[in-house]
Amino acid sequence: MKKTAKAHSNIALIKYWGKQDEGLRLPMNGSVAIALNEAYTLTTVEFDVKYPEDEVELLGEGFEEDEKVKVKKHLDRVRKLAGIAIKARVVSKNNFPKAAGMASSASGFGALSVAAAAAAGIKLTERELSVLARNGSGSASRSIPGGVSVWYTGDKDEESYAERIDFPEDWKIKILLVMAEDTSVKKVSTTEGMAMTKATSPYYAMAVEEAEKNIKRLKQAMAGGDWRGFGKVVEDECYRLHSLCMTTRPNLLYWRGVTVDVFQAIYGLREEGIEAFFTVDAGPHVHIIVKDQDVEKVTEKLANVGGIKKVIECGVGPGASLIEDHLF
Ligand code: 2P0
Repeated sequence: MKKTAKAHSNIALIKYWGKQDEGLRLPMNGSVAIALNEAYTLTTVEFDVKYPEDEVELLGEGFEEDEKVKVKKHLDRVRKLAGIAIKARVVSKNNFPKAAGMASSASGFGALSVAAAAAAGIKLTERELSVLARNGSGSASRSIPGGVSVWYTGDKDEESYAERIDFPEDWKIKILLVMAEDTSVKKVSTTEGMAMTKATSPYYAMAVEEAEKNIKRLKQAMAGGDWRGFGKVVEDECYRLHSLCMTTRPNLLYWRGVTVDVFQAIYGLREEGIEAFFTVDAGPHVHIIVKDQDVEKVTEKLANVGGIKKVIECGVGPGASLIEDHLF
């Protein structure tokens, strides 16, 4: 059977950076993310005896060899769940460049999990799909529920999954993806980078505790409709992740000059009364969290910052789902 799924990428507000179990991808701390409406992956999967081996293809940029291996391993997980041995063909497509700092592995493994499970004829709950996606790539667990979601740490495979949490709808959140001109591919993968940080940053244990405290602070701010408090936690988390990266040996510096210039522009806007906030993942690009009403003022300000390739405006994206249009 042939099935196609669509899953949106997500950006972390509370960051995942390190695993307690490498094999199962159980994280050291919980995390919270927002799904991005304008950044997604489409994936079609067909299990059929006509395929002597698994065939995997990423339209446009193509998969690297190690990425192909990861996709095939994920198919093995689905085959095990379904109790089948048939090989499959997988065709995938992103509507944004890989390694552009927009977490293509999150949307990629989200879409692959939903399409492969359905194509293998198994019915999984949203929680089970999130567990499955997590095994492919940690951040993918959060692309299953979409919206604003929390990924629970868990001590066992089935306990570590993501689900949606409520946030004030009247905030009308927009995420501006500020893409730096320099989008060169990262030399250290996030998987490797986080393992290096856990092993070498002298501040790691303290920072894991801080992440758990920040989840509580973020939830409190959301429950109380406290936008400024919410933004403060988001920026604290950005600095928490990057302090860890910078104190990793060898040091991991993801920022470029433009990254800091955008921070300064946001600080300037706040002095003018515009309540926008920033966060950065494992790359140079800045994600600005802003209310819909202030998007224009923020984009005007960014027009004066050099080194920006483009700004993509995103709304909060939905969860992963099956769609009708197949890629092959
Ligand atoms: C996050 N990142 O919470 C953090 C913040 C990047 C910076 O999750 O090893 O590609 O496949 O589980 O999911 C990127 O990590 O790592 C990530 P693996 P993943 O979004």
